[in-house]
Amino acid sequence: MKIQQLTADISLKRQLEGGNEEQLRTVREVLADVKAKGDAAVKAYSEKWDGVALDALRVTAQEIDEAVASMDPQIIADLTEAAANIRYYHEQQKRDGYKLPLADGSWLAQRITAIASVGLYVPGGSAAYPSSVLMNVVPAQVAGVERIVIATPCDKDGKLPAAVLAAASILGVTEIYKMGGAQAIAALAYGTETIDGVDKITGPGNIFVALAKREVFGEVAIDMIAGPSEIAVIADETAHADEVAADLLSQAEHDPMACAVLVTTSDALAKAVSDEVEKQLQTLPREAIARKAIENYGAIYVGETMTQVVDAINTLAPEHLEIVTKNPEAIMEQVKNAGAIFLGRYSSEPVGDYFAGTNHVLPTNSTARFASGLNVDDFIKRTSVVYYSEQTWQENAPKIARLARLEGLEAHARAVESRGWNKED
Ligand code: HSO
Ligand code: ZN
Repeated sequence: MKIQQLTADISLKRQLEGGNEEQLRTVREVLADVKAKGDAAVKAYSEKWDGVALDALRVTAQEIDEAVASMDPQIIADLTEAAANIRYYHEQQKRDGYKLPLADGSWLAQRITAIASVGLYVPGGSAAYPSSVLMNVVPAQVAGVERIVIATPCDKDGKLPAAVLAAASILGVTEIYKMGGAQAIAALAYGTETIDGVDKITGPGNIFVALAKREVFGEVAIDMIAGPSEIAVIADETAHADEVAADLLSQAEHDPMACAVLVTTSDALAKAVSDEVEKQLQTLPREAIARKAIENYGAIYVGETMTQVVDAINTLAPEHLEIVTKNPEAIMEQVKNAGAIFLGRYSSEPVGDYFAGTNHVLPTNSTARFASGLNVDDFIKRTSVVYYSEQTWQENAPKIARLARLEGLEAHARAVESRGWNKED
């Protein structure tokens, strides 16, 4: 890994491009087609791109049962425990509405209601992560979402990964459709003859899925557009080079465009981590992907002071930040931008990817400057409520009418004043 001195002119901000014109044209065509032709279009695209001709899109109860039965019971137990940890953490994010009394029996309120239906997209291939099923579904359930649907592409034999079906089944999600790509996003957004459209679509996907989500946004809600994984590590001379290297590679193996950065105050650690990364790469099953990520977006920076190190991290605003130093909590206080923070030697990033209970759907591409990880709030709506009594109305109607006329909106003014027109009722 390249080692560089951290200087004032280096900005770690990420700016990945998202799709080109031709891909967008394809996506728009697919969306229009599914909107017009429903199931038939979804099936036609599955045949064209995934090489599978499906009779039915919906996964049967039998398929789900068989998938669960095929899994190692220990894995089912691990997934179940992980789901419980995620639920425990997210339960704290539930919020109540409130009612604010005003004078004369009037009041204002905020009501919290769950989004009625949510569709989770689970990518296919080696990115079909059962852990991501847990991370998306549990907060939706905690929020009280009534209908949770999963869309995920099947293989050429019409099969889905057993682990994904098992994770869904553990959570009681049984409405699962075999469909992927932009056609799946279209079906979830617009609905088809056999699939009712949903109100919000979450979950990661390739560039076609990301573009499709952007296109249907407005008609339905979407979560963030997640980019390739990122890990940044702040470490001092107390960190163990082999552990830091292993953690950097944990995210590098996700994607050739993943980002793995160490920012340290120790020259010796920088050198040792660089050597370790090379050594560990050689024995990784996903060496090719991880090596590309390290070549593309892997870097080690050496700063003079911790303040300089933390400033650089705040600019990068990484999806994941590990702080492996003498007193990590004190350094965390200076960190303003990071999707998730992992403190100390034993909080290796995959602890959060799978098990601790925090969410692993996190802002990437430096968007942690303004965005948060997936949470219960993503699945609720807040509705304001106004109740004015006659007395409160009477006292305030002239003020409201004046403000309306200030904007040239006579009908607004008259609406408020109209309550005074029939005094006898
Ligand atoms: N680290 C990924 C999530 C994940 N890791 C799923 C393993 N499985 C998000 O950046
Ligand atoms: Zn990961």
